[in-house]
Amino acid sequence: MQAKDQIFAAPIAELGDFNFDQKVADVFPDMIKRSVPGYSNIIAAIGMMTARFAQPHTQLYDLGCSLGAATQEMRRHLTQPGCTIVAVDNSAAMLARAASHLASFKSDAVVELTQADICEIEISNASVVVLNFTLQFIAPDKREALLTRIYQGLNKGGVLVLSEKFISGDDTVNELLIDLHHDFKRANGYSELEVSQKRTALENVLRPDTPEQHKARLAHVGFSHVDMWFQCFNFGSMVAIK
Ligand code: GEK
Repeated sequence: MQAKDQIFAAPIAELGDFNFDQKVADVFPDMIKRSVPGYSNIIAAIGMMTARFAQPHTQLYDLGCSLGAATQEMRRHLTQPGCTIVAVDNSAAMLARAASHLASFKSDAVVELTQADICEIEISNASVVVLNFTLQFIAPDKREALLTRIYQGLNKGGVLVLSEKFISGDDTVNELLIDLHHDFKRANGYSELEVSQKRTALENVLRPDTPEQHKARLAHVGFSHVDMWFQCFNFGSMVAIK
């Protein structure tokens, strides 16, 4: 059975910034499913995109892979020969769990698990790059450089799947989407205290952009085909094709 996320269930006197430590890794599958609307649909679609966009003898990247949910789905749908899936995270606790999670499935696809900062790694000969709820944790002034390296590392016809929490440029709609997200969390069993403590812990760590900012940045780094393919409240996923 999956361990239940109760990290913010009791009052915490001094709420530090949220970080991806052992405590979070232990409850991560439960946390992300109960907190991110559309998460399972997006993971499934990453598999479908992999089936369409993977090119033979290329690399596929899962950047900020956590426990490897997207990696596993990519691996399941990969039919092209000679590919390697490079799964990267800078949290040792996440990677240790990703290794045992991925080992529990049978597959011939090669997966390289790498502990590194995704802003530092080399990206080359790529056909599929996944940033599934990871760019939002990268410092805003480093986002464009990372996307530039992704664009440069992608082969022609390659795809970037970029899933993020968004803000709306319209204040009224923004408030509505945030409220709907909190309703979604309550419906999934989180208490008022859990919702509000998590919100505070994430404030300095997760800095969302508007969909328009994302689209403009993706176009600016060179992508010629960019659009949102999924949105539920203030969470969604974009596709950018080189
Ligand atoms: C999924 N994609 O299940 N370098 C490497 N990893 C990082 C960095 C960085 N600079 N910053 C944050 N991370 C996953 C979910 S979670 C999303 C991704 C969430 C890692 C961090 O350690 C964490 O594992 C992941 O990015 C973000 O499809 O928790 O909302």
